[in-house]
Amino acid sequence: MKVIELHASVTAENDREADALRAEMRRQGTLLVNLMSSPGAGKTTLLSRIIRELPDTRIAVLEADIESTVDAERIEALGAEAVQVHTDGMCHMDAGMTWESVKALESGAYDLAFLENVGNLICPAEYDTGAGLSMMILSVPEGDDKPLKYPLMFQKSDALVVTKLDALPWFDFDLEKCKERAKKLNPGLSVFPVSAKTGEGMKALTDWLLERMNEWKTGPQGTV
Ligand SMILES: Nc1nc2c(ncn2[C@@H]2O[C@H](COP(=O)(O)OP(=O)(O)OP(=O)(O)O)[C@@H](O)[C@H]2O)c(=O)[nH]1
Ligand SMILES: [Mg+2]
Repeated sequence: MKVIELHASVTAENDREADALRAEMRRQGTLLVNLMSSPGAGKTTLLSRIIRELPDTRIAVLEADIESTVDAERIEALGAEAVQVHTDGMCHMDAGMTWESVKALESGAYDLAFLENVGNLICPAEYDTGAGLSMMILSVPEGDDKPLKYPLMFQKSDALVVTKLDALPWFDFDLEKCKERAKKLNPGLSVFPVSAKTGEGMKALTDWLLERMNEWKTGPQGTV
C-alpha cells in the first residue's frame, strides 16, 4: 500500500490550485468527490458500501488521516485502489495536498475518486480541495441540530448523506427537521437518508452519483 506524508501548501494559492486540479480531473474523466464528516460518522463504511454496489465503476479512494493505515486497508480489502495520506497533524486537506494524493494513484483511469477528508466538521469545509463534488455525512447519533451549529459544511456541500438510519429507534433524531435546517442553509442541497449497514436508501445515492459522474465526463473539457 502506498502511504504518503504531506504538508500544507500556501493558502493564498489554494483556490487557483483547486481550479487547476478540477480542470486536470476533468481532462482525466474522473469525478473527484470530497467526502467530509465528523470522526466516526461513517465515511469509510459508506465508501465501502458504494464500492460494493457499483462493481462496474472504476473507483479509487484517497484516505486522509493524521495517523494509521486502517481506512486504506478496509478499502483495499474490497479490491479498490486506496492511497493513505498522512496530513502532518492537519485537520483538513487542501488542493495542493489533494493533487499530490491524486498523483500517487497508480493510473489516471478512474470514473470516480473519493477523497475521504480528515474527520472534522469545521476545517475541511474551509478549503477548496479541487474536487468536482462535495458530499458530507451526518449520522443519526450526532443529532439533528448540527446544521445550526456547523453551518459552513452544509452550505459548501452538494449532497448531505444522513447515515446510520438503522439507529433511528434509539435516538431523538428528527429527519424532517434536519432536512429543513440543512435546506434553509443550502436550498440546492440533495439529501440522502441511508443506512450503510442495511443498505437502505443506497440506491438513490448511487444513482445520483452515477448521474453526476456522467455529467462530469460529458461536460466541457478543461473547464470548471
Ligand atoms: N449502525 C450503523 N453503524 C454504522 C453505519 N455506518 C457506519 N457505522 C459504524 O460507525 C463506526 C464508524 O464508522 P467509520 O466508517 O469508520 O467512520 P469514519 O467516518 O470513516 O471514521 P473516521 O475515518 O475515523 O473519521 C463503525 O463502528 C461503523 O461500523 C450505519 O449505517 N449504521
Ligand atoms: Mg474513515
